[in-house]
Amino acid sequence: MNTTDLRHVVQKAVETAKIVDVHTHLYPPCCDKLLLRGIDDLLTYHYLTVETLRYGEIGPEKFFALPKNLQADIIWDVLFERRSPVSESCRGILTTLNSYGLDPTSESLGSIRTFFAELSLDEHVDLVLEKSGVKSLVMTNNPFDEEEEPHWGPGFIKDERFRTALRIDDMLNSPQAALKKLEQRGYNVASDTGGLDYPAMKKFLSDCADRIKPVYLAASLPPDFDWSEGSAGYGILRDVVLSYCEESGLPIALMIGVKKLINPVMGLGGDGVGFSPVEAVAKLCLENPHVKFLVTMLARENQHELAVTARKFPNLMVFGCWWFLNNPSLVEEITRMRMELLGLSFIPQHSDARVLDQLIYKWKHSKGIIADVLFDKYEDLARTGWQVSAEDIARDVEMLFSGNAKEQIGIK
Ligand code: RAT
Ligand code: ZN
Repeated sequence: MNTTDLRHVVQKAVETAKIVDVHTHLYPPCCDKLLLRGIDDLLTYHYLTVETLRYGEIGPEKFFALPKNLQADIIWDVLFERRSPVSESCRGILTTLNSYGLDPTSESLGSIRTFFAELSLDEHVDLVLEKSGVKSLVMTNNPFDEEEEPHWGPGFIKDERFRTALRIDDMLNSPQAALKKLEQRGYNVASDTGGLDYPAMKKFLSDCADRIKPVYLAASLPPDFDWSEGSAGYGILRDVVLSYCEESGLPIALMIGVKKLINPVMGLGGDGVGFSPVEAVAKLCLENPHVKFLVTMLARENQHELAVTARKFPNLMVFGCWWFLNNPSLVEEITRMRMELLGLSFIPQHSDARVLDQLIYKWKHSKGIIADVLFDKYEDLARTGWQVSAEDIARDVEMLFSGNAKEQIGIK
């Protein structure tokens, strides 16, 4: 294959690849209003609210007190009408609108709103999944979320495009409050000796799992999570969560490096990032060889050590360029480095979409970069005399966008 053909074949294979998106914040259509969608939800995504508030034209308290459509008007005005929308989150809006055939330079926000208002929920879901190439996606399902948990039941897991993940941050990061909630739900988690009753806590996990059939358990951890033997969070992680994972065969996904609410007034946009100890991940993988770990880290400075660690542990699957790393320059750097160290044994990206339509831009942008990196790697191979066929390329691309994920989380 000559260089032009190679580029074309790689681009086509990536463009048409079906995706298994291993981490999102979306919900199945049966949850109705919980599933965010359309232009006002796109504009008020927390990535964009903080960018707007940086310009200081309105204070956070006043801004967040406004109804969503007025917040969206302000964001549109500040970021798109009075400045060029050069940030990644802004570009994402434009890519998304463009894919619907909407031209925001000639159309008003009003007519864009009308376009979305005319889509039924089911039509909207089908359209986005088709446009983005997402075949199935994994949600974030928190048993302590009072809005979401009442939806749990057979209807919640009927649509196989929407897979569940049992999110247990509260049990690890604020064990006291979580334990209180478990007691209220009838789990006697305080043992007679004054310690914790781990079997009762495991029973809670297994009851949750029976209700939603998760493909993995998951937690986001701060950079200063206390990994020492005596800490409550670590004890629960090891003796409840990992023990349950080993018994059930479910993987654990750890998302490490978020400093929660460094500016509380910013709400979901108020979190920061910090450097975390990768040796803690290595220790977990070493001590729990039968547990599958899916790990993503938030700090750019953690990426190399994490990839090196994954070389040593077949039970460690690195995934995604998470949150503040999901920017083209960083996705490119990280993907290139991972491919050089890990070959094709990683999951290059997840969307983290909170709004349905974001699947379109998050995947379009990431796919473009992953295709470029892959093309460069095949070109390097060609220089050694190793030729890849179109079938080889299709096989590799399938692994990166769905195969590795399916294998990890055990879905077809
Ligand atoms: O990307 C995000 O929207 C973050 O706010 C978080 O949800 C993060 O991805 C998480 O899952 O904790
Ligand atoms: Zn997330």
